[in-house]
Amino acid sequence: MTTLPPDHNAPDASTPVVGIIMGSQSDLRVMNVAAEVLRQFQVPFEITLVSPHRTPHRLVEYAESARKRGLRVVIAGGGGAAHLPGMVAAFTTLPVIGVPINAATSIAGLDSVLSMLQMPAGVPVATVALDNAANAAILAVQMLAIGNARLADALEKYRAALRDKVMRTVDELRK
Ligand code: RP5
Repeated sequence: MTTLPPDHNAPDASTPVVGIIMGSQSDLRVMNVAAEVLRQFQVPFEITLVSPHRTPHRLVEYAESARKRGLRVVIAGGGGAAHLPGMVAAFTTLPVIGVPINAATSIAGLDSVLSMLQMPAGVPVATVALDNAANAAILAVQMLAIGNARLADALEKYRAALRDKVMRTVDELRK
């Protein structure tokens, strides 16, 4: 019979376990939502800019040191030619969650969605919906909750709150 692994990634200290990165300061408005969600779940995170085109060496350094520094998941946001998540995924085996950002390009974010979705076999980026940094954070929490009972419980409560919200409206519509 197999046993559950120990709670090895319990975010009990202040060491960040999630890295939130983005290509530009213009992405902050969207990516700050991921930070808010992680704060709600009391998951320690770091948030910074890493531009694949303007600071390419910083990208390599960030991705190559991520696991050693204690990160367990990376959330990477970018707009336009959004190479950040894919290139970070190339330099680390940590799971990378991509947030395509509608950077007000003429093709309304489709460019960034495709940049993240169309990864070659073997180097995946888990891509969420356009501008949906909240879902990226929830997915990161779900990954961490695999080995963390407190987070698993918090996710159950979060889902219950979502259900309750729907059911309140269902009840109101019945009236
Ligand atoms: C990408 O280019 C960034 O992620 C951003 O979404 C987009 C536009 O960047 P800025 O020109 O606004 O700095 O690299």
